[in-house]
Amino acid sequence: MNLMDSYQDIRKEQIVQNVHFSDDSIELYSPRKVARSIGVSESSLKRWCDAGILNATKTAGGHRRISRPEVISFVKRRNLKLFAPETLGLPVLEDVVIENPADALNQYHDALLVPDATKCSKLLFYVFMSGWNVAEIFDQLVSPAMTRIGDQWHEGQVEVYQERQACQACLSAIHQLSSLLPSPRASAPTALGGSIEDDYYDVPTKAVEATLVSLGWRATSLGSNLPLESLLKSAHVHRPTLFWLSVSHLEDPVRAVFALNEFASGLPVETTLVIGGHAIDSEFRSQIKQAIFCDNLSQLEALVLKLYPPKETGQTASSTNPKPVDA
Ligand code: B12
Repeated sequence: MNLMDSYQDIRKEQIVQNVHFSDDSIELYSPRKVARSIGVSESSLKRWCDAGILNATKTAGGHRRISRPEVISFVKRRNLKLFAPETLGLPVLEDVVIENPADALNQYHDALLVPDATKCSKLLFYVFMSGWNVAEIFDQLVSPAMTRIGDQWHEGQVEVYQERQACQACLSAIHQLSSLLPSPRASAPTALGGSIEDDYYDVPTKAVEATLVSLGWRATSLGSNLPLESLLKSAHVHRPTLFWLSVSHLEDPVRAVFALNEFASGLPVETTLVIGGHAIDSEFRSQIKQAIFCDNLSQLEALVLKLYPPKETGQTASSTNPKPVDA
């Protein structure tokens, strides 16, 4: 082997190792590539497309094309394995070894502190492909890891700058996780939300967005530190089925009770208000009318599935704002 060959081998290896989530979640893949990624024959794959088991679109020339989120959803639904994720621009997971959920938490926490955004994304990708749903990922991995970092900051073991970097790595990993989720259907119910004025927390509201998207909703987080008046205007412009508020910090709890009640009563009648976040305790909850409270995202998932069962969650073209069934 000459020097050039070995250089090219090293480059190839580097490219494979550096394969991160390429930004081509909306790119469509040929049956050949998808078949290679799952380790099945191209003819089986084409058969699944034609039987409607795997959603494919057709090009003007009649060739089948499949989106990356559709492949992932198919692999998860059928308990298959992604043998060659790099074929779809996804990271290779061979170097990820997770013994159990506690190990996943330790590794995610450590990667946040480095910070190693690529490792964070890979870990979320790994657990997602292992069968965790998005709400579980936030409740059992992201939130506890961030809580641990908060406690370490409180005890002086972690610097403020490390906490900030951890947030950035976490947001980047959530973004990558979201790119694995299928785009909502045109008729999907809509949700909007964010965090209120003086609350600078970005991660929880992004987590709510990703959870609702994973349930087939068209969900948009408007961001953090938003005046309630502005959030109310957005609700009247977009008239979402659900509006969420993530409350991690209350600057003035007494004023907030008044402001949140005013906000709740000012929402469009068809909009359900859901509030979560660790700054809301039971006493505070009891003073807010016309809102549903959740402790975590698994509760939100259960609530949404109960109020808006999948058949009604935008699966039909006519219902952009499904009526809730009785809770
Ligand atoms: C990161 C962080 C920050 C960052 C956030 C940066 C950013 N860009 O997002 C910044 C720098 C803003 C910050 C500032 C402060 N922080 Co801080 N922060 C944290 C930390 C470490 C992580 C929060 C996080 O992102 N968690 C990840 C999310 C996914 O998890 P989660 O919040 O637990 O959310 C879960 C549930 O609550 C629920 N949920 C949340 N929202 C919603 C919404 C809906 C609709 C639903 C259904 C569910 C839901 O689902 C989630 C998943 O399970 C926490 C630690 C902790 N215990 O939470 C401290 C923590 C909350 N901070 C704390 C403090 C003291 C502060 C400051 C007051 C410090 C200061 N003196 O300035 C300020 C206040 C800032 C403000 N005005 O907003 C304390 C609060 C103590 C207390 N009980 O009052 C904590 C607990 C740290 C600690 N151990 O002391 N902080």
